[in-house]
Amino acid sequence: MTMMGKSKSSGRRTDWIFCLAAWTMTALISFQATPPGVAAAGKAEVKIDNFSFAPAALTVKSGTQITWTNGDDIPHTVVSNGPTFKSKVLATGETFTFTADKPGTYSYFCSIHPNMTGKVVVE
Ligand SMILES: [Cu+2]
Repeated sequence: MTMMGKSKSSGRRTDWIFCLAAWTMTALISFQATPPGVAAAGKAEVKIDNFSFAPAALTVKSGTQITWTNGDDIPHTVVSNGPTFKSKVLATGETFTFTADKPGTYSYFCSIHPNMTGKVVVE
């Protein structure tokens, strides 16, 4: 029975491991290079700080998962003008997530502080 050149395979194995290591490094670097708050890979973030939504106007692609995070010491809500989405009262550090499936413009506000407004445009 032949051994299918098994004793000569060490060079190929080294190549394979090098490829895997290079791929892993590339994946790690590209993951860390994504700055926070920038819509990438189907996710977007809105921070609630100092009685305002940031960014106040957000444009995303359909299917994007949007997460609001309350960075204030005061509770806030995220409520659309219409039935599209409505969060519970968010305490400090709590989040609300909405997946924007349908294209359109969605204005929203904080039901506790109605002068706090924002807008999501789904393309
Ligand atoms: Cu509020």
